[in-house]
Amino acid sequence: MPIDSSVLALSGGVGGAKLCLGLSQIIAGPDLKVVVNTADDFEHLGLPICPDIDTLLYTLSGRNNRELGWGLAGESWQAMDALEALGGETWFRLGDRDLATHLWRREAISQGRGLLELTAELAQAMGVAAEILPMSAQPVRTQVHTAQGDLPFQHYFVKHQCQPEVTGFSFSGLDAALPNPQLMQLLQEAPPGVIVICPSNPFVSVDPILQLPGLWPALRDCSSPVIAVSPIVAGMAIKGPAAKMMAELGMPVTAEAVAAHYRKAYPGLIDCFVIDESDATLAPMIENQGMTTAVAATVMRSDDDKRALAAEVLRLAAAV
Ligand code: FO1
Repeated sequence: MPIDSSVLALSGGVGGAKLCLGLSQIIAGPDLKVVVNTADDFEHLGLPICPDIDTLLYTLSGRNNRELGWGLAGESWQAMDALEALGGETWFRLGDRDLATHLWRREAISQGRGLLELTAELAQAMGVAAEILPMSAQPVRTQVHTAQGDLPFQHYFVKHQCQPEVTGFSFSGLDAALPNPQLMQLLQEAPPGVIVICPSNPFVSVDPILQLPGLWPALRDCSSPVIAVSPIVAGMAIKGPAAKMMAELGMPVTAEAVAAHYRKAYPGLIDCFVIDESDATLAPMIENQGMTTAVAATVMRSDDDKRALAAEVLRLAAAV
């Protein structure tokens, strides 16, 4: 049953979208607002690709491809096959149905519409009641520094399959970007009941959002409790390269190290750090860092798991 509260979630793609789906089953319509990382975005084959925004839109509208973890369910690949026959670039696979989203976005941008406005239109067209807020209207792009040189994010992630050894990250365009103005207005005028940092990759999904000029101090200084969920469970990332990145950056691959990363980069921001039941023994160490810690079932396999974790996060927020 929807509860009378409002939630602001900060999310990357797959892991964040799972928790947002659970939240969307408890929090009514636009009372759930999701700030989405756009630093994975890039232009490919002349089309603007926004992977995390589309993962949120597809997941919250029930259209997502659960096997792949990205793109649309029931996808076909005829356009990619035809492109391959022409000798075109097919390392980044755009499904036939998914292509419609990118073509629609290309057309909207060429008519002068901005990312914030057109994302709201896409959400409405797909029947997504939650508000999907791209983190910024300005382009921010993750560069992955690797032993083989710098790579744009999708080249690192898809073309090179996350194989190059990571030495660091930078976010081009960050200094000139402004946080989504709707988000800043919300924080000033109507702070949400809780701010949730989803179990997304801390380095390439959450950091680009929090490092937008002025954003994390505004999140810290508003009255809302901030709850972060660890994406690292029992020394592994549920999905994606977060664990491999941590090891290559010389960090222990633990939820405790994620907590330490957030505490050092954003002191005083997080009011409660949620770790998985299998990591319960780490709780006293994280508490010793000065971060209130809660233990919950954070691995979201089924829709029931997603709803249960969402409910637990809301319960923790009420207790903070
Ligand atoms: N991920 C892949 O591993 N291979 C792909 O070919 C691929 C295509 C793709 C197309 C559209 C889209 O929105 C996402 C796509 N992804 C693909 C996922 C995406 O690159 C990553 O999951 C995110 O950027 C990481 O959050």
